[in-house]
Amino acid sequence: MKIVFATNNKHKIEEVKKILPPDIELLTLFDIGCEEDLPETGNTFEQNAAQKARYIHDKYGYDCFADDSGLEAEALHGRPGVYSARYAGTNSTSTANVTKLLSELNMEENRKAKFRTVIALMIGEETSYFEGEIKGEITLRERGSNGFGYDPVFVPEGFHVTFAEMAPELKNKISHRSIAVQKLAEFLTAEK
Ligand code: ITT
Repeated sequence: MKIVFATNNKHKIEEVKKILPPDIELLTLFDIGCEEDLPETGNTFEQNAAQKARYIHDKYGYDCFADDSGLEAEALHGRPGVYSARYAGTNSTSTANVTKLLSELNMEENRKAKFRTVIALMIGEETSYFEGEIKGEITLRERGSNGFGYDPVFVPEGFHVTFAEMAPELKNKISHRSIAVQKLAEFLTAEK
């Protein structure tokens, strides 16, 4: 079975490749010759994931899935949320986004946050959704160099290290994306 993962984020592709069963052939946007940015104008993870998947499905004719994900800080009423990738502005770097988050949480005692992912899968005209989340806390400063995005400031519940200090294999076992991708893998395996 061939399926496109509609993302421009190389870290996500690496994470997902390791979780999906080997008999599912994962194609990237590069593989199908798509070089443009995918539309992402919704207000929820569900809307954005579906928008990205539908774009590839309709324009390129492939079965495909996309995820939209982000970090929700309790003290910030769920921000940065859907704006996680561009929290410090359009085309902002992860470092700038993390710096903005830490400065907004400066002096804040409630450091609770969660990572959430929603995957939208389009097979034919049918869309299915798979969700994953992991709770944790935001650190006072960045720690570690693995992973991407907000990984250096997120300590998952039950651990003392940040996602960026963990072996990638461990992050990949417990992360929000891993939980959602495992549900996707079960669905695709049952479909075959
Ligand atoms: P695509 O839209 O092309 O998939 P993206 O990086 O823009 O790639 P999103 O729109 O889903 O992805 O935005 C997610 C942002 O949330 C991402 O850029 C990170 O800043 C953050 N994020 C999501 N998952 C993360 C993770 O596992 N670790 C750290 N940060 C994460």
